[in-house]
Amino acid sequence: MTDANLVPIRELYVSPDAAQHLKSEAGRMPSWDLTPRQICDLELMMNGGFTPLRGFLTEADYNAVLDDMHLTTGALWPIPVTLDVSAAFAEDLEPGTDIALRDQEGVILAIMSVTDKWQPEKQTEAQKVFGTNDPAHPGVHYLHHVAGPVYLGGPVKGVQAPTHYDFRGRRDTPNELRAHFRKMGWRRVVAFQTRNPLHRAHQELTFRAAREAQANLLIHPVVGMTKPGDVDHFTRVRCYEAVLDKYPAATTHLSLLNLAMRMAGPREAVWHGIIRRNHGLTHMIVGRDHAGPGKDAEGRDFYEPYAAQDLFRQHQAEIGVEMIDFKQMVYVQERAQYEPRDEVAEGETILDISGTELRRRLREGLDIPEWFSFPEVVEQLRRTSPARDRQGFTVFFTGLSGSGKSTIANALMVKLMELGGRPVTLLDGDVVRKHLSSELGFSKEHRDINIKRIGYVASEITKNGGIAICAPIAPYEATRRAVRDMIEDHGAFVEVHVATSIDECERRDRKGLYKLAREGRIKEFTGISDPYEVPGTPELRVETEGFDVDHAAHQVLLKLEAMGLIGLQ
Ligand code: PPS
Repeated sequence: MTDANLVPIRELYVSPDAAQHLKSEAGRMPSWDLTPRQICDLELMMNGGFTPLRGFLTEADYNAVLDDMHLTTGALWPIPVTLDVSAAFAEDLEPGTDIALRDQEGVILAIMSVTDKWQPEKQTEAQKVFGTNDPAHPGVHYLHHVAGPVYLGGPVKGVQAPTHYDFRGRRDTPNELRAHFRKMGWRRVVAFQTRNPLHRAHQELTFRAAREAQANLLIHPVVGMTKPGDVDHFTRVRCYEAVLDKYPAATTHLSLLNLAMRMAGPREAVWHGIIRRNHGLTHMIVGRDHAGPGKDAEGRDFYEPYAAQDLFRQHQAEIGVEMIDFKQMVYVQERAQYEPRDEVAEGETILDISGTELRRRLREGLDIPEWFSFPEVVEQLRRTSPARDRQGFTVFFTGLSGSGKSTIANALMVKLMELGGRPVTLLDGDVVRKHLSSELGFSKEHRDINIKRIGYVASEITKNGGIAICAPIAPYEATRRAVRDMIEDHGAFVEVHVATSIDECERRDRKGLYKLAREGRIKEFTGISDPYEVPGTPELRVETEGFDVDHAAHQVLLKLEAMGLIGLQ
């Protein structure tokens, strides 16, 4: 380890007195409420994790980073860390102004002296940083659809670090880690960067890396922002903690890194190296497809599997951290152990479980073998992803007024309560309009608001393991789609079209509304003077003409069983 890694790194925080003064000044400054990603960036900037950055990139630095991965000072820096803001906020802001940067509760974290304001060419940025403009790339998607249109650059004065209420004892600033290594006498330390739970392959890889580098090991998972769809960091940290005792205690440390990843593959690997150097590491593991964003629209990897290793190797001296490169580790059945893929002999059997396959097994409650993971890790994952028949879900009935939605929904609710196991909530059209949407009418705009409210409540119920049964008319396909998207993040969405014809509904006219609608005394009445878009591909379509309610509710139950959501015996 060089001496540079032993000494404290420079932070951007001002003294407590100066912070107090800045806070009182801040009342007169324009204020920007930071996005979750900007909070991550700012934290690492302020605590020295992003050294040599001393603020958000200026336009000249931004261009230099895009063009050749260096700042104008000549220092290596591969990722544009910029403060993206809305056009409205940027409009009246002149360079030379100080702005207060606040967290989402309004707490002032830093003061930024804005020196630059510009509108980036996002197509160019995506191409240079990510090598693509394909929206299937999460970094590209964020740039085009989440990030604001105007960038601000300028130095930052740190007032206070963002507050974390979770896993406080496991979070270390670069200086805290450096102090820990100093105290422990660790002169060579290899970092393992990860955004996934630790399975056996990872443990083998980290053991080998530490041996190869003759170094201690830092498990350094990212808990800021990772790839959408990843296992949440709460579950992951419980997984890491569950296997920590499989590592020799005196040689390994676990520390959480509040980084917002960009999934930029090769450039990101270089960035990870710089961040690890700042945290006092001497080595870093770079494996196959490091910080890879998954597949593109055609199902191909965005980057060559070892492109990240190649770029890291080229810049290793400037990064100041030595790479421990690894081929993909695979389980060789005959040897009953993990080996790098290129060391597997011909004729030997490789066993592997992909991320998609693992998720399927968790979802369906299937076996996850011990050669793949540790029982403790599997237990944690199962707690977060219970088998389908223990997850929450939503049954969403849609159909004309008087089609029989509410009646079937009520019957279904009772049958599900009879089965037991999960709480059941019925969000009937009329009931919702009374309790949630009493101020709304029946214009397209109001119907959409109504349905989205129902969708939000159903998604919360689903997330928390309950069954939500919704029974609104929900006449618009796009709105039903939006509700589906909201819910499918948390559990299954089962759309049931109650396909009673308008003639039959009008013949029944149970509430006398069709008559009033025909007479023009109720306006915008669905099916009479307002549209109903018939669902194209619902999970189930039930006919009610000539069938009783029991039959319809039973059909839904059978569908739920076929989808693995309930067990009927
Ligand atoms: S929507 O379109 O999904 O927001 O409608 P919803 O919340 O399900 O409300 C439908 C119930 O409101 C009564 N009602 C009307 N329906 C349709 N169009 C108009 N203009 C209208 N005015 C009042 C009607 O009783 C619906 O109840 P259901 O249970 O569907 O018969």
